[in-house]
Amino acid sequence: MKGIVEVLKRAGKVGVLTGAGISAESGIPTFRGKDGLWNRFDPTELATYEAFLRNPKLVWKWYLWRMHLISKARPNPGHYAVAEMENLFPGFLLITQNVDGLHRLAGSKKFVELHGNIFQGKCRSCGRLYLEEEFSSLWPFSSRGFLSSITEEELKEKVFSEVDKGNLPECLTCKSIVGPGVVWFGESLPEEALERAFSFASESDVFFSVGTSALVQPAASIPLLAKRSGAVLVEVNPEETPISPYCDFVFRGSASEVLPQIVS
Ligand code: BJW
Ligand code: ZN
Repeated sequence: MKGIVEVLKRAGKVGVLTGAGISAESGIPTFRGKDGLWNRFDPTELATYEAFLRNPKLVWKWYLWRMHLISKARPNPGHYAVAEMENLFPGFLLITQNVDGLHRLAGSKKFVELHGNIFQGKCRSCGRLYLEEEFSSLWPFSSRGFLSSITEEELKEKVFSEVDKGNLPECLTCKSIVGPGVVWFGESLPEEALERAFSFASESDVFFSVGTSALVQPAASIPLLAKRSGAVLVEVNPEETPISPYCDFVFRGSASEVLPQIVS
């Protein structure tokens, strides 16, 4: 811990890449690993555009179930520590793969969401993006406030039955069914967010990889780009990942324990 604290005292630009692990202690399941979503659900049936075209009702019910879970979750000390980092360094960027919005709720302002946001809507036919507020007016079932006010039974009995009847969000521009505002497998990442992420990583003095399995591209290549460009690379993860061998500091612990110690 002492070593990284000394390095950070001299750091001008600090970048942080986060993944599902940072939200695990807020009660949001990760994707991989023993209790991961991809252990229980098939990503090719739920997280691709082809799956959505085949069965939009099934895909929407799965996303509404996750949105309901996320709507009830609160940021944990890991999210708050990342938000605090923004005030500690002259240059800072948080690059998150998470779609849950918990970094913003914790107070982070300088961030990019590489895989989108689960409370937004995206029409894949015409490309129109609906920000959270606009999307919840278009389709009130997607509203964070509404979802957080109902139980799982109510979600299944009232909301899923409406979805089964065909109550799905219709694009105001092209009348296609709008999907969740996330990035599915095979889809491009938001260009501006990705460019900011690559550019900041290549100029960072210190770069953190927190709570990500570092298996999904192109996000997984960002810490390695930072390292190649001269950054000190730090990993916070209870498990080893493919980038572990390239890290200068490795903390094998949970983000909510390790990060508050680093910023204190
Ligand atoms: C803790 C903790 C605690 C636990 N504290 N830590 C072959 C080779 C290379 C690439 C490809 C390939 N075949 C296909 C591809 C491309 C593909 C890809 O990378 N696939 C690999 C899986 C093989 N990538 C894409 O398709 C991307 N697009 C793209 O490449 O476009 C160009 C293109 C276009 C056309 C054709 C081909 C390419 C898009 C990727 C989109 C990913 N989408 C998802 C779903 C988002 C929507 C939703 O939420 O439903 O994003 S998948 C899922 O994985 C989600 C995550 O953001 C992403 C990363 O997962 P993450 O965050 O790392 O979570 P986990 O669960 O994997 O890991 C959690 C970690 O936390 C673990 O390490 C734990 O140990 C740790 N942990 N508790 C700290 N308390
Ligand atoms: Zn449209």
